[in-house]
Amino acid sequence: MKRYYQPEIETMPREQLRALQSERLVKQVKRVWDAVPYYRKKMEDKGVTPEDIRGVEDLSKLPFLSKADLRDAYPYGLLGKPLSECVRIQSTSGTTGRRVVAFYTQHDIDLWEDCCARAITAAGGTDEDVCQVCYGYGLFTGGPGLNGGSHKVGCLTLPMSSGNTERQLQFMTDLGATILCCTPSYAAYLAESAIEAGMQDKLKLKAGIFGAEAWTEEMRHDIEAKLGLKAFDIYGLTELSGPGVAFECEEQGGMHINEDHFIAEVIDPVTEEVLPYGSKGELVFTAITKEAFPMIRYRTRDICVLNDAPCSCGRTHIRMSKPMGRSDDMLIIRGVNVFPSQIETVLLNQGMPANYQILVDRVNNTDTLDVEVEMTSEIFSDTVAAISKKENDLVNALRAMLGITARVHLVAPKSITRSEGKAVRVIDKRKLY
Ligand code: DLL
Repeated sequence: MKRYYQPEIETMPREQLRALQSERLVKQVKRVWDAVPYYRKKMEDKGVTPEDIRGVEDLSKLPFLSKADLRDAYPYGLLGKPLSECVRIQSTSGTTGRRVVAFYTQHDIDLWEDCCARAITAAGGTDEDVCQVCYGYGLFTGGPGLNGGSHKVGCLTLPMSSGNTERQLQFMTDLGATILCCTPSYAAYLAESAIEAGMQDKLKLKAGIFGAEAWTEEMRHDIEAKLGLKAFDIYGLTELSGPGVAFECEEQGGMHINEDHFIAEVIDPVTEEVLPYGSKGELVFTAITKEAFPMIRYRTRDICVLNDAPCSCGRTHIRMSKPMGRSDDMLIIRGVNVFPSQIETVLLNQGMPANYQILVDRVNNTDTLDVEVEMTSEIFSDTVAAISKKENDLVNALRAMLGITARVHLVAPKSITRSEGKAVRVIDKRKLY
């Protein structure tokens, strides 16, 4: 069985890999200096020129990019290629300030799909497999990324997108899907639904490629037992292409970072100091092959640990741990990125006071989102019908902003406990890390 999708790269000796990274980094910095005035200005402000960058060892001289830069430069300010060469965007949910719109040339898409193909091959995928992709298609990167990777491996690809569980199970059993790609929470939900429908015996699944949100080892064991497959983690973010920045091999001991495309660093999120492998800190990536949306030293806000110990799978690329939290307040609910400030904006736009609490939990492996909002005394004196209409309006406005459904509960004025220091806006009861 084929173990690697691109063996010469995936098992490249580390010294050679570092030389390749250096060569690509030097070229990329020169190109970005010429093509992206926004980043050039950041370099000038830091007193760095492309001549100062001679290899990976000079990486830390370069300025960071963050979500704030993406906002400032929205939508076209970070383009590294003329629009005429860009063929696609992908995006995350959110308002202008929070939404990430990433651009791709055909070459970018090609390399991104290679990364996903590596992940599928590492999970045992070959051209004999039937690969069911139930990540969302459309703006979200999950569906398109794994779809492309699955094609490259030569699997028969079922582009299901998310939702419609009954239909998912029917295709899965009728067509004998062997690989399942979706969020871990949807995998757990599919497992329960299969059991309820008495379809467990008809499943032919052997591997699952699950990511886009945090999941625990307990959840892995539970899904593996119920669906009769081996579950592999996959990591990525829209800014860097999407899924496939890193992926797990059969060892299930951390995710190999595709280091021929992405140089990883871990920094102290407060001092911004680069930390040695093995330390816990914020993950920073430099994309050295991306053309249309060239992220240099992009701060992911994901907290994790890098591990350069050799792996018995034969891949030489370093591994990242599962993300262990975030250095900002972003929540991932049912695979969707949600910032508390988005919820606050909706409440204020709907004329509600800013006393609210966001409650997140996981019930039967599905994330729940409840928003408790204090009524003003005027609303409080309304009829029950008027209050439930207001609740419905808020549910709709939140859905329009976030792309997911929240339950809204209007509560009596002054009933949400006031804290003495910073308001506690978010109570996340999920045990994710
Ligand atoms: O979630 C890309 C993706 C799609 C990854 C499908 C894997 C599978 P975004 O919507 O931009 O992109 O969200 C990126 O999700 O910064 C992490 O906080 C989180 N995340 C992604 N993968 C994992 C994972 C996609 N395996 C943000 N474990 C990232 C934990 C993850 N968190």
